[in-house]
Amino acid sequence: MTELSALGITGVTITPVAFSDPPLLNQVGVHQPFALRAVIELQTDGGLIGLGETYGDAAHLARLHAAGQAIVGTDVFAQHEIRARVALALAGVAGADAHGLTGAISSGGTIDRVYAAFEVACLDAAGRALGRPVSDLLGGAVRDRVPYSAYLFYKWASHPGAEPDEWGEALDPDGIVAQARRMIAEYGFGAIKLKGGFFPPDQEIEAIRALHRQLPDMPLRLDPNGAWTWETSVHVGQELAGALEYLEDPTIGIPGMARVAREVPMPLATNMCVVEFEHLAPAVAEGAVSIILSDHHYWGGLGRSRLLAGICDTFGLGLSMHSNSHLGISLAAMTQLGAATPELTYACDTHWPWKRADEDVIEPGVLTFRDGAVAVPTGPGLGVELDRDALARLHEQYRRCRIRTRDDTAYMVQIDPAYRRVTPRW
Ligand code: GKR
Ligand code: MG
Repeated sequence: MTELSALGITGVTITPVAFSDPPLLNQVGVHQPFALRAVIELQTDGGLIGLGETYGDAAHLARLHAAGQAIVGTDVFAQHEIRARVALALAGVAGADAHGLTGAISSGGTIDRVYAAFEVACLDAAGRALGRPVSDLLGGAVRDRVPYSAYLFYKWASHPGAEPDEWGEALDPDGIVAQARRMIAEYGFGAIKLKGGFFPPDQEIEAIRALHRQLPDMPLRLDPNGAWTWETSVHVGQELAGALEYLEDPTIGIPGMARVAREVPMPLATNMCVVEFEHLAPAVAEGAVSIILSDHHYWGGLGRSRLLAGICDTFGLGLSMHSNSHLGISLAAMTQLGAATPELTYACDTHWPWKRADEDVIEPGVLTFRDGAVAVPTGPGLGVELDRDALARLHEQYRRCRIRTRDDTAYMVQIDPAYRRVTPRW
């Protein structure tokens, strides 16, 4: 075991990687053939390395590099100092960070996005030094398995010009039900989320009704990422009375969500209108949402996600977890956090089934799904080990794929030049 006094940060390595992603359809377009991530390795003076994973978009990488240099010389336990140094380093790097459909980001939110990746790596290093899992550093595990939900997407059979992928096409209720059945058969999921906002709302209502008919005991969620006006949201919410566990981000913004919440029978959830601590007070005051989807990648890491969980509990809000396309280091961090979050009230989201089994940066075998849940790794730190050959392969894939920023709309326009991003669309 490393001397605990030797946890000074001596260096940071940031490796961008790309992994295959199917053509998943959403409110702003379609997933590109490769999803980008950045793998963080934080070196300490005792020789231990801490791992983190975050977005791999070019602007985020520039911020990670600036912040990574700034935290060298601190200690993995000095989180207040590390966050302050990240904030200072980012003062000189322009622009607000963004990735996926995760709402409007302020400069404070950008700091949290960058800081989060280093905080996780620090906790991994600290856990390794102590010989204890990260869940112990977050207050201790209250569950040994973290439940996840099946994340269904409308999708094409293949990216244009490519061979069909293993999931095939899903563009109507039958395709969505077939996708659900396969995901449940392979992973044992006990809850289902459908990514909506791509087809006109009545078509998506039909897909939820088909799921409800075929899988009557399954909790269902629908998430159109703010594609609808408040009137359309109320229409969908009322049509789906009794069929949905929750309706996620039907419309954009706290006032619109509050208006919808007053007129639909099911709870509303969000990962778009409450994405920073400063959004919580107005959302609670207006009664805009009942459930927050946390995500340590942009809420400022695992410690600040625990803080969010406490605030949700205080105000009677439910807690679920948001996901973007990710690899195994992120799944390990999500699972350690889920284990140490008594306030978690719903199965978490994950894009995991959309990833090819042979593309990851961690050694295989630790993170496995059974009955829709991942057993919490009990090894030191996050409980996963970096596979350096795999990291090199996915970095080479990054180098060659030439995608440098996630842009679902630009990719869709390439395929369908008439396509326009419009919010709300219906
Ligand atoms: O991967 O297309 C996607 C999702 O739509 C993602 O970008 C969202 O951020 O999964 C997310 C959500 O729940 O809104
Ligand atoms: Mg969402």
